[in-house]
Amino acid sequence: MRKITIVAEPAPVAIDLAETALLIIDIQKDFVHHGGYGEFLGNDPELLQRVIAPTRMVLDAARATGMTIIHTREGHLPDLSDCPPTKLERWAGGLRIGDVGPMGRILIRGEAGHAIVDEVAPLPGEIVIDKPGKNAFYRTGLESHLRDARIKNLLFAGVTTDVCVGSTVTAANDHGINAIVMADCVASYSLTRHTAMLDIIKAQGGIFGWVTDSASVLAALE
Ligand code: C5J
Repeated sequence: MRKITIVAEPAPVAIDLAETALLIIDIQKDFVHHGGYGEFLGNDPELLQRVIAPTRMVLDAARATGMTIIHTREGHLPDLSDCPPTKLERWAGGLRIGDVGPMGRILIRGEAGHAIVDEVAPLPGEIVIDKPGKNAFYRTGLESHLRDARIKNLLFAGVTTDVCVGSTVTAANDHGINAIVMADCVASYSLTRHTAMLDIIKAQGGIFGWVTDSASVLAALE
């Protein structure tokens, strides 16, 4: 058991590292590199790349403490049987999920674009959750992994703040899990939506959780 206190908004948060996991959401080539899902949705993937360096620093520090590390990947089976129709129907035009792009079939498990970027790639023994939805609790084993490891707190990094991070933070809250989001380790294709999501999380006394940053987490871990 090792307790730390992290400077955060709306208030400092005290956690036991034995009950805490680092959850890294979807830092996949499909979202942060050119020629992937994010770009074909009409976004600039470079806007997300700033999360990689601070996430790597927190990941290294978390590994050194022996903390539980969980990575998620958004993606689908090759026959798209697990793809909610809403994801296929709402599309601006051009290439869509399952079509062949420069990094293989878009958002399909096993394709080059589906991989987590090398800088924060999982090590053997770390948990990797493949998820068909945005919320990482939806049709995955995340809840049972957290229960088995007696995890009460999730330290969030990943992309995008307003979609898969945000929906997983709100779901975590309903599962009785404390969500602590590192603002510089999460990013959106829109700064307005990024800021809005962080504001929503920490508003009303931390209605969905806490917002901190990598420096505060690293300082608390030292
Ligand atoms: C999106 C995600 N933005 N990982 N996925 O579609 O946030």
